[in-house]
Amino acid sequence: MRPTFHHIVETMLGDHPARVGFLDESILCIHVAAGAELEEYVSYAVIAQPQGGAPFTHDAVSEEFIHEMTYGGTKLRINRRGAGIWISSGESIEWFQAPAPGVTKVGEGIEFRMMSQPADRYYGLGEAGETFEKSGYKHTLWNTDDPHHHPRQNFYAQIPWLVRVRESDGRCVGLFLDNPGRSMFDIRVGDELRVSTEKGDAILWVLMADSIAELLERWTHLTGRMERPPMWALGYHQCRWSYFPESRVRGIAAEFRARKIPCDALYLDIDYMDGYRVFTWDAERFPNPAGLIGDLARDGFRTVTIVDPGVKIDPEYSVFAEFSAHRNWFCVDGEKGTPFQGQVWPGEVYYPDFTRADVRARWGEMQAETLLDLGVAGIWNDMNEPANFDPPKTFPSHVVQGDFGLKRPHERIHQIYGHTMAQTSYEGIRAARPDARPFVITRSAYAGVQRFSMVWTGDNQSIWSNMAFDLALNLNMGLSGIAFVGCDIGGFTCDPTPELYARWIEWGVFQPFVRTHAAHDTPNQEPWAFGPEVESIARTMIEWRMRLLPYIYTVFAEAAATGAPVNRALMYEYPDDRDARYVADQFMLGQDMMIAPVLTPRTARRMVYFPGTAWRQLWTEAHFPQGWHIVEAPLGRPPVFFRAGAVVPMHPVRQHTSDGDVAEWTLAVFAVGELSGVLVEDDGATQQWRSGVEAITRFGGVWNHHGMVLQIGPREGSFVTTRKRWRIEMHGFEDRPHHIQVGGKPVAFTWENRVAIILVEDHIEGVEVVAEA
Ligand code: MIG
Repeated sequence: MRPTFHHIVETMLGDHPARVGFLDESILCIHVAAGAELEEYVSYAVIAQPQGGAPFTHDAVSEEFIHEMTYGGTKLRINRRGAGIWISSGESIEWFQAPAPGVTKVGEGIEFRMMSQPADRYYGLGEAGETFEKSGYKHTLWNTDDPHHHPRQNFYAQIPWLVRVRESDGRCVGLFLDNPGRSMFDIRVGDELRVSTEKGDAILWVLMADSIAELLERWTHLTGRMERPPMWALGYHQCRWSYFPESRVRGIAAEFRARKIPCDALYLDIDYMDGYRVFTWDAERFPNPAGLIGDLARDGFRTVTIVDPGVKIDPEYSVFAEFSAHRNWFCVDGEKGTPFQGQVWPGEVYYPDFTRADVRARWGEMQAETLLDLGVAGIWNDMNEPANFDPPKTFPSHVVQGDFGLKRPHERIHQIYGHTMAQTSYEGIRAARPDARPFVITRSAYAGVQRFSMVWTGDNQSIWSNMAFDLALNLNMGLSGIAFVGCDIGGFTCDPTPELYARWIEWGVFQPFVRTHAAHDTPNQEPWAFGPEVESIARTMIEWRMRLLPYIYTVFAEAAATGAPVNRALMYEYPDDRDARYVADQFMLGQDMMIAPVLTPRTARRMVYFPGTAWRQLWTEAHFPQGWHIVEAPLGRPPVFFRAGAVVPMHPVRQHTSDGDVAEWTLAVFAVGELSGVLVEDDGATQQWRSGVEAITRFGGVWNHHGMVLQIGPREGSFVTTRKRWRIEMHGFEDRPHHIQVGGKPVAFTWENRVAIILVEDHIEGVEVVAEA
């Protein structure tokens, strides 16, 4: 869209035409021309519209500051001749200081140079960079499909969004360079940050916030949030390149059920297609896809099919024929004026131009006719960097796309190919199933992709270092506005050792997205492929995933409402904690769970940092006070903790998320402190929650040396839950409590393994539980 603003001021920054726009008091945009005029600004990321309004002033104050603008409490000053920019609020808050020359032309692009403090910390950038915290490096953003990539190279989904956390006061500035070409973020020196485009105008959004949580709320206000996903998307998924023919797929499904390992989704990779022709089926391998998908669905498995962009050049093939009949439905080779030809799995292909609404609409219909109408539940977009086996491994610069009538060379819009493809898949599902919740998985992405799709981290390797790296990627994706992320469990290329697979699934089940996937030339990688010991670990961990789904779903609902990550870096939840700021080998799932994976071989214990408060260990009931502690972590017993004071809703284990109604739910309460928790429920499948068909239950109370008082609040919203009673587990009494009352009346309870347990009827009005120590 074309972003709009409350106020726009046209000016010059040095020799460069520039424009400043205010979206609100905390979000503004500085657009600087690389050429003689400002380019037209069309954004694939920004969706926010200006709302409300605050007083605006604009003065030429002095010779030095040619402009001083205030919008509400925010002040922006520009020194024209020297091209300096300052943004501040109040007397003392300096958000952005770019003393002259703050803006300069570098090559064919524009560079911003801002002051920074050596201790400032940087996060975000999507999948860019080896380290969790980003300072010390120059990051060049250019999405690529390089099968031999390493962490310092370009990845599939790099987001030109950088978070700066200021050391002195914890205030945060987010910088979004809305440039779908190549972007650079240079943080090599401590006192300066440089942000630049390789070519063309620089459009820099500056977002200001008092905390990282507030900043992400603003960032996802600007670029959108994910929607509540379907519940099945949060279960365990099994994938391989490729399960075929049909009998093998049925065999895998049968194994899951026979072995009682929960599973919600199976994936069909490229070999389901006829010669890799998108929107076709291989008639020998899959003679009756609707029959197969229907049988799988009856057994609780959703089917997800891969959809690649390249359309095989084959006049006999209807998708190709139809697209060819429309002018510019394929991306155009600007030199020849004909569709651009690349090479991917089907051989020679043309690539659809997903920036065009007519292409998106027709592609979406084809997706419905050949996949969704047969029962396919989700769409998996791959190869959308876009990948090309021919040099330069993507589109050459002379490829052009419709792009709202803008004809810019490919290198200027490279980053949005995957984004617009994910948009196409999403819109296609919305159109075909208006009341359903789309599930799209994409490899490439641009800022704002969370509106359409989750993002998986692509072809990782079955090696220990890649496992640790994936964890940090997840955290920075979360800090980039993309909450729904995950890596291929066990690693994609190479074969994991049994120990590596076990360690991977030990934390992998706490990711937002939980899928095992492996490449075509690797051994089997199902949870049972590594022998009985690893199978049992995998089952136990996937069972924990299933048990925790009410809690996890609530975290997703929060993420959908506020833009908070699902997997959170410790620094997100504990921004004032000095020890937490660089931790990237531990993470939080929501605010009540923390996971400290074992990321090295033959490791029986590890150092864990416990931020803020005390934490209780999942397996042992051991209690760790705030600080650094060594935690025993034998294989099969990963360090997983619940926050003291957390009230965590859980479910019994089911083999898949639609496996019958559940009458008895568990509420786990963890000593000590103020108690808090929340449960968001809805049908987990449709859009009806938007009109109030949801149920929200809040938990509160306190646990101290007298005992525990737990309030289960009244249920808000009109969703009718299947729950009949709560099994309340109280974790943390030293000894058997003296007595327990529910609604003022004494009740019987059990005392097992130092956990006190009662059963309480579920009341819509809520209830109070008192346990005396
Ligand atoms: O060039 O479809 O990242 O998950 O299995 C490889 C085959 C193409 C790359 C994806 C991977 C998928 C594979 N694809």
